[in-house]
Amino acid sequence: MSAPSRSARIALVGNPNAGKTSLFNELTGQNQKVGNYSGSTISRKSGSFYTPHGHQIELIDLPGTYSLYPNSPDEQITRDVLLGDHQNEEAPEMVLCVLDATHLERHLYLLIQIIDIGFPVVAALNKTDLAEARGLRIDPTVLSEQFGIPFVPISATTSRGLTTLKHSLRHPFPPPAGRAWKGTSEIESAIAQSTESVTTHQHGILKVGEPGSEHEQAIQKTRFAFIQRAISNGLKHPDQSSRRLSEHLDSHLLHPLRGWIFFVLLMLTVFWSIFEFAAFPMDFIEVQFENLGALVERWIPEGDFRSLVVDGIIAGVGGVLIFLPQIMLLFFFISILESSGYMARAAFLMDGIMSKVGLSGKAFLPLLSGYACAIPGILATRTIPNAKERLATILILPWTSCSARLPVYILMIPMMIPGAFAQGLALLGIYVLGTVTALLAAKILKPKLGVAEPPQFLLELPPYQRPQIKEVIRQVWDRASAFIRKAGTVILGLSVLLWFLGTYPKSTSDDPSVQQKATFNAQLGRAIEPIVSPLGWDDKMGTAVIASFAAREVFRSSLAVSYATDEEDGKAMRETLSQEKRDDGSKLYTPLVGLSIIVFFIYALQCLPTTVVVRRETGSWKWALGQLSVMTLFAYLAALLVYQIGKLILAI
Ligand SMILES: Nc1nc2c(ncn2[C@@H]2O[C@H](COP(=O)(O)OP(=O)(O)OP(=O)(O)O)[C@@H](O)[C@H]2O)c(=O)[nH]1
Ligand SMILES: [Mg+2]
Repeated sequence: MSAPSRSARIALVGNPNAGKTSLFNELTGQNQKVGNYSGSTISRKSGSFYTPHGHQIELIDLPGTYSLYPNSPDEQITRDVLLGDHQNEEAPEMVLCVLDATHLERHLYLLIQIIDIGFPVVAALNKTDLAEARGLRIDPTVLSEQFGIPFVPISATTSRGLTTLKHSLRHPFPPPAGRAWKGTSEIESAIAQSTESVTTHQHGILKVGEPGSEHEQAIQKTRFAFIQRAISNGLKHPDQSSRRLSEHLDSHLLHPLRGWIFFVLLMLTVFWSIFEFAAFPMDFIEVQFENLGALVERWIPEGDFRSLVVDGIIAGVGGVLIFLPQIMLLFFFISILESSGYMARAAFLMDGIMSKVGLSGKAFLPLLSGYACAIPGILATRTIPNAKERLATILILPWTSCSARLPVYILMIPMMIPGAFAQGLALLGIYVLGTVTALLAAKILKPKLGVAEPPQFLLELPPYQRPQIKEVIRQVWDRASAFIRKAGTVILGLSVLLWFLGTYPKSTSDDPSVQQKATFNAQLGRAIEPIVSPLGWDDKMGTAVIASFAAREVFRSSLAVSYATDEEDGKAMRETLSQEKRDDGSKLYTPLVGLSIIVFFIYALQCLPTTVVVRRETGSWKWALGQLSVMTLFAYLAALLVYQIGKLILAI
């Protein structure tokens, strides 16, 4: 057997949520995002593997699509890749069409379109485990005969059938099966004509069935009739009991009142758990870093170098890393909700509210991703068909609180309120405030952008399932490792920089308080104090907030560096802060000041990468920079209002 000179290219195509990415990960060993809702994949990803015959296959994972006539930018990618219109990349040589065996009828419609445009196709009949559990009987041989292509039953999550599937991808690929249906003579001649008039056969047949074209409906009808016939032979009647269970659950979870009560209780539990369960591991990590600091102090003689390592690096990076347990907990819950199918229900519930502000439920999942990080959220807006609605969603998205803000909230909340439940409630309040403001902003923005009537809701409800442990672990690990990487790179660098600014230039005086006033940090603090004092902040908070424009997490590191000289051994950061006094002897970190800081962090867009991505996705600096300045100004004004009004109220 001779080694192939190059790898063969196969594209994974199928309806949203069919399991393409799950299969892609299984075959290539990669770890791309899988989610139990439509639209988890939003761009083209590729990877490779070897068939049992020793052929290398380049596999291309694509966003899910219902048809080859795209409705949204992500579906456009799929069509373009298939037709070789994607960034001058050659069209794939074969299509591996992934079908959800529990929704066979609808999924076959896309398959038939792909066969029609003349690709060699292998159909992977996925989720057979689920189908079997529901008593669905599918006969792959009958389907193979009808469609003229191989049907391989698999289950991407249990790895069933994957070897057979790999065997069926034998190179050289079989020739295209050709159209399985015959139209009326009128349609047939239209297809023949249009195929002659364009460069490729594929474009030709697509043109005849194009939405709005003369023959669209007739072709659709013929295809559906063909599918009906094929299914009546190859599909045995399902047992309805598990569908009934799903419907029963939905009747409660999607109920306009009960559904919402459940949603709110669920969110409360999640946020409460973040405070309740993270306390122990958080203390543990903190103690480890303190021990490390103490150890280093014994090893390195007193001086600038020791200060750099202990007060700069260990305090800075450690101060951020202690929030790892909260981040992991949050994503543990999010991924369980996602994988079980509940998130898609939450999107459905939200649809009512979303449509009041002129967005569709389609915007909910991108907004939801925004709670992790604005960047994947902004990319996920590619699933939104309407360009104006997409723009509105991108513009409001950074107001959903991303996980980089979590450390700031978790530092401030316990200084203001005791008790895990109240703290959880406060955290929920923060997320609600950000979200509500974002939605109101959408309402104001939309007419300005000239968006037409609210678009219809296209999100489909996936089946409930037991959360896939693999998916959960992967998502938690993804976020945790990203966080650790950031701590080890960006935060580390910034901590060193902050330490430098907080230590130099050195004054000639031996008095530490005089020395501290001479540093760059102190100079910067004095310069911005007039701007931040109306918000109730002192110079150190002001500098910390400025520093957090580089990365929000360094807010804490910056405070740690600023107050380092006052810090007594073994005293936790929070205690140090809560005992800080103003010049007049009053407490510095009052609940009102904490609130003013929190409000600023809810609204400020302190993230350069987000601005760059917004520029790329909207194609203009106007939107990106406009968003940056409006959000930051809004943050300042909101914090100002909160502090000043709060002061008035407290004075009464
Ligand atoms: N029970 C079962 N679930 C599966 C199987 N394959 C995938 N899933 C689940 O189906 C959901 C969707 O899987 P994905 O791989 O993200 O689907 P996709 O086709 O890539 O979806 P999009 O990227 O949105 O088009 C996930 O929750 C998977 O765990 C399977 O064989 N059996
Ligand atoms: Mg996918």
